Amino acid sequence: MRKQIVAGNWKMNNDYNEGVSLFSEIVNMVRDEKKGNQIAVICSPAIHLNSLAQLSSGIVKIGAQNCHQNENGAYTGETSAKMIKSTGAEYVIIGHSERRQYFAESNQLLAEKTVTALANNLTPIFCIGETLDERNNGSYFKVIETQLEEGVFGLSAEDFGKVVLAYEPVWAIGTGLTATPEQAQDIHAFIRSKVEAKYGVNVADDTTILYGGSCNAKNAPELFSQADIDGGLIGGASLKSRDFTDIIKALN
Ligand code: 3PY
Repeated sequence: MRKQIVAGNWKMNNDYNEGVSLFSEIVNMVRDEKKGNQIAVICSPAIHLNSLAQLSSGIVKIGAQNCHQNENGAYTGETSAKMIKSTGAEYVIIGHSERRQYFAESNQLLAEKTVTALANNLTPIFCIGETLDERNNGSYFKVIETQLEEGVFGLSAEDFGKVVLAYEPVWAIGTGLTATPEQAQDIHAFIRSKVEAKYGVNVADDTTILYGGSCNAKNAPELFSQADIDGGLIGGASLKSRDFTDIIKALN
């Protein structure tokens, strides 16, 4: 059955104490949410992972925001997938548009990170999406197709079945702009059609595709009511317990 997920991406926000206290609030506020296929994930900075994993309960799980492509070694400042897993985290964001933009992460590198995450039993939340230029010049379908082909379509069907996809229009991140539900649904349906062409209808039906891009408590209900939108990857609104839990409650 296709999972519905609301994943909060705290980015580089919240010191240790702030993170623990925000997380505790969120866990308390969704204590009674119990639908079998619904999951909330907090993707925190690495410093929080272990403590949050110990506080997590019910539908709330923990994820990291990035991992290194290699298993271990002399990579100062990096965090391996095995380290992340050992904290109790279960998810990892791969290829967020900010990593692609500020750290020049290519599809090829992200494909390696995905393989390493899966080898360590982490669920990758693999991000794809077009820039404003690519939307305006009409190349966005091709851009997204290439991100899928080079990033995750090298996986076996079994491994691909463990991946969560997140469509984030880069022009809607940190800008306050949001894709309309129709624009987002259009791309999500396109993504699912590409998954179907590659892996077949059963895998496509089971693939969770999140929308990310200034998703908030106000626009989430309409976005999540679209046929191919299975939840959200939430930036700023994940930093406030009320907003974030209202988004979780918008899952249908
Ligand atoms: C945002 O909305 O800020 C995001 O980063 C979504 O992925």
